Amino acid sequence: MNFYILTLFPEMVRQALSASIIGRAEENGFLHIDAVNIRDYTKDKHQKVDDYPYGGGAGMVMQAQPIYDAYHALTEKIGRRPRTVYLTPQGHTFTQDLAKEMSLEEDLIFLCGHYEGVDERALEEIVTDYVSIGDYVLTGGELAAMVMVDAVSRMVPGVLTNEASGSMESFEGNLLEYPQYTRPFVWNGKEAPKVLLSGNHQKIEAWRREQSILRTKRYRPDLLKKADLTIREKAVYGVNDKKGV
Ligand code: 6GU
Repeated sequence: MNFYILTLFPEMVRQALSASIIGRAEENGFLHIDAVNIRDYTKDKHQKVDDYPYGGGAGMVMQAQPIYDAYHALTEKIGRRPRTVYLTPQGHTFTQDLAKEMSLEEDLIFLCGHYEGVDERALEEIVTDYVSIGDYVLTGGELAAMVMVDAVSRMVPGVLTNEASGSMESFEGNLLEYPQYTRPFVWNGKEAPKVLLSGNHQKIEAWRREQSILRTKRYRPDLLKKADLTIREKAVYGVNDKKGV
């Protein structure tokens, strides 16, 4: 899968995405990540990419021309116009479901805004998806783009070495993940749960399932209402199915 990130800070993006699992996946050819510097496309003699907002107000606005030209050069190279995400607190909230859906794309373009925003006309020409990563405001779209590239990448086959771990975890079926333990058996006076050393896989699975449900009930009751629980589990853990009641 190919990620193209249009940004004024390509080094920030390259640096962060060259480490760890994502870096290894790129070396192994499962991903390709290309950070494009919007400033390379300015036609201003002082390399300027922003200007004062029409109508006044604080801050600067990124101009349409360098963004559009960077996008145009990129899509000419790719040979098509892929899904293009603008990172903005005004967008739809990013979720695991959207990460999964986007991992099916061959190419994805991200546009990172800075300053007070981007000239609306550039957005109208190129953006297909407006996405926010949560209800708080960042100084620019780069960190949000990196969050999305990470979350989408790990759903791409081959990126995670343990194939199972892409789906058997938090948010699958709207349940949080169960707690994990490793050696030593006693640490700081606390034992690991004995069932995990029992060798009885059915019992271990049942214990993990229960832990997932209890954690979700405690920390994310909003999720538990949407969780895939059996009728029996709903009765045992007191989950009310009826919407809005
Ligand atoms: Cl996608 N961009 C910015 N600038 N701030 C955000 C965000 C995105 N998501 C949450 N806050």
